[in-house]
Amino acid sequence: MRTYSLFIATLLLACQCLPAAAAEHVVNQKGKAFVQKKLVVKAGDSVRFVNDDPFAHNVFSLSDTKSFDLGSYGQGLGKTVVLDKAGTVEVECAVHPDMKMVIEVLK
Ligand SMILES: [Cu+2]
Repeated sequence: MRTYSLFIATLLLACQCLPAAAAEHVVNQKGKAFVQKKLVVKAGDSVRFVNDDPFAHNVFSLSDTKSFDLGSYGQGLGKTVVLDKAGTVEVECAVHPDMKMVIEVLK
C-alpha cells in the first residue's frame, strides 16, 4: 500500500513538472489581409502563416519581443515562427503595407 501511494505521488509530481506541449497556430493570409487581426498564444508556441492568395506575401516583425523576417512566399505556401518570449508582437507584410496583425504572447 505504501509503495502504491509513493507511486501515485511520484506520478502526480511528474505530471506537474512536465512542460505543457507547445501549440502550433495557423494564420491565413487572404485578400491582402491576415485573417486574424489578433491572436493570443503562449510562450513557446509557433505560428504558421499560410498564403491563400494567388500572389506572394511576406511576414516580418520589428517588435522587441520577437524580431523576424520569414521572407516572401507564394500561394499555398506557409512559413512558421516560434514565439519564445512573452510580450506583444506586431506582424506585418513587406509587400502590402496595410497588412498588419498583433500577436499577444502570454507567459
Ligand atoms: Cu501581403
